[in-house]
Amino acid sequence: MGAELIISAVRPDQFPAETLPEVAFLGRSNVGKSSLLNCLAGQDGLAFTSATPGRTQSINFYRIDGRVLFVDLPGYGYAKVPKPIKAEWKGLIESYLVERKTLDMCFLILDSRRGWMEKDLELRDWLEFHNRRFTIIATKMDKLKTQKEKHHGMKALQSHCSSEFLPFSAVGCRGAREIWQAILKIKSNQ
Ligand SMILES: Nc1nc2c(ncn2[C@@H]2O[C@H](COP(=O)(O)OP(=O)(O)O)[C@@H](O)[C@H]2O)c(=O)[nH]1
Ligand SMILES: [Mg+2]
Repeated sequence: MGAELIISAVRPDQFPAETLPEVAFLGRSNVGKSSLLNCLAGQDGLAFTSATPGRTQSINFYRIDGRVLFVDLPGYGYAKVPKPIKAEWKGLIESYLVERKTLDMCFLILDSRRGWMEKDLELRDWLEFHNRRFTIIATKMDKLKTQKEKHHGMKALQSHCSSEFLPFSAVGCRGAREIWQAILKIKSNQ
């Protein structure tokens, strides 16, 4: 599989031409967006992952196999970012999510230990309001080790939302095949 970074856009005028279908990766800082993207692209280190939250400040566009773009967005909910910078990100992200014609699917990524947090719910409502199609992915499944943790995690994920979610872990890229199937399904439905 060929995967390459096209551009790290910090302004809307830097977004690439609207040609290929796009999948956007959304979620809180540090939830595992870039790790998921790397697994799906089959390329470790393609998207920059970090143990320090709030690192991705641009919208990064990756071309995968010449047929789909993966779009890594800055994470939300990171309190240490200065307000004016936050406002700028918000403008950038909103202009992408509202206006992008080739955006076909948003992956709303949740931490399976935490489930829905306030900012995730806000984003979900926002996506629904704007009629954006989204799929929920519960990542870091490997962190649910005991039966008790698994039970608690499932309950947290199932609250607030009746929609199904796709389980995933970047450890061994478990669940990547099912997520790819979901991507291919959107494309064949068009
Ligand atoms: N155990 C585990 N760690 C993960 C998983 N996904 C991401 N991480 C770790 O969580 C941190 C943040 O991941 P990253 O992909 O950079 O998150 P992003 O800020 O949402 O892009 C990194 O230290 C990753 O190694 C996962 O499925 N399991
Ligand atoms: Mg990232």
